[in-house]
Formats: sequence, C-alpha cells, structure tokens
Amino acid sequence: MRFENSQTGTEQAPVSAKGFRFAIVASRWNDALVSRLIDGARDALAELSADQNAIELFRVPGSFEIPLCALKAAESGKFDAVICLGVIIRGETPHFEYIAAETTRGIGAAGLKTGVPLLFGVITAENEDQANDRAGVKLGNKGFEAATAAVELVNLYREAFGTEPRPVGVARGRS
Ligand code: DLZ
Repeated sequence: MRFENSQTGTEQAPVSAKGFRFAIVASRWNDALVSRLIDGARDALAELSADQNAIELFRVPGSFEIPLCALKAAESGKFDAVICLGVIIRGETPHFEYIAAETTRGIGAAGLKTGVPLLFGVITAENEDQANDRAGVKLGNKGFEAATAAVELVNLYREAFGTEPRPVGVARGRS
C-alpha cells in the first residue's frame, strides 16, 4: 500500500527509520477505519526501513484512552516516537467535541511532558465518508502520514539535539 501525502509542503530530506523504535497506540472504536491507519503506519515504517521487531502496537478501547497509553509508552523509555491513531466521527456521538478536544490535548501534553515525539494520527470527521477518505481512500492515509512524520522527527532530534535511538530491550528511565 502506498499513500501520497495530501498536503503540500517543503521538501523533506530522505530519512531512515532503521535503528529507531516506535510505539503505535490505536483505538478499537471505528476499528475498520483504524485498522487501515495501522496498516498505513506500518507501510510507512517498512518503506523507511524500520526493523519489524522495533514496532509495538497497543490497542485501547476508544480515542479518549489514547493519551494515557501514549504517555505510558513514552515514559517507558522504550520508544523513540509514539504514533497515535484513532477515528472520531461527529455523527456517532454528541460528545464529539469533548472526546476530540481531550484526545488532542492529552496527546500534546504527553509529548511535552516526556520530550518523546508523539504523532497525531487521529481523524476527526463529520461523517463516515469523510473519515473513510482520510483513511486511505481519497485524501491520503493519516496513519501513513503520522508514521512518516515520526521518522522525520526522530532523525531531526538526533541530528539537531543528539537524541540517540533507544537500544532494543533497554529502557531509558524517566527523567
Ligand atoms: C463513546 C464514544 C463515541 C460515542 N464515539 C467515539 C468515536 O467516534 N471515536 C472514538 O475513538 N471513541 C468513541 N467513543 C469512545 C470513547 O473514546 C471512550 O472509549 C469511551 O467514552 C470510554 O471512556
């Protein structure tokens, strides 16, 4: 599977995922769509030469539960980046705004708290068609995009700040 990034932007230097470790935290709500985001993320990491045993998947019930699991993954010291994937559809919930806002806020807060890059691959859509388009049909795949951004960031942080990849099996303690 190959998805083009739907966004225009400045050109990105070629990067490699080799030697880095990634957590994927994905919700089970809207599972058919989220599964396509997971596939997209795995495809991106494979294309960028990630080691297959360097990717761990954590499933949580819904998007609301993503931030805490992402925080725990980031705090574990086992991962260089945490890729957060979910699908929140307005039509399905009067709580749309609350769930979307809390998920977004929590993921951002976990990244700032831990200093580990957390990627936002959560689709917030008006309806299922819109969500479908963003999960690989018309407007790219948010999982692929989030994983690509994760690889860009871990390379940037290594080059700019000397943040070395987490060795397999060795957890870096909390600071
Ligand atoms: C409850 C709920 C609803 C109505 N809709 C969604 C949704 O569209 N996407 C999603 O990821 N999760 C949804 N949830 C579940 C909440 O995120 C959460 O799992 C539950 O409220 C339990 O805390």
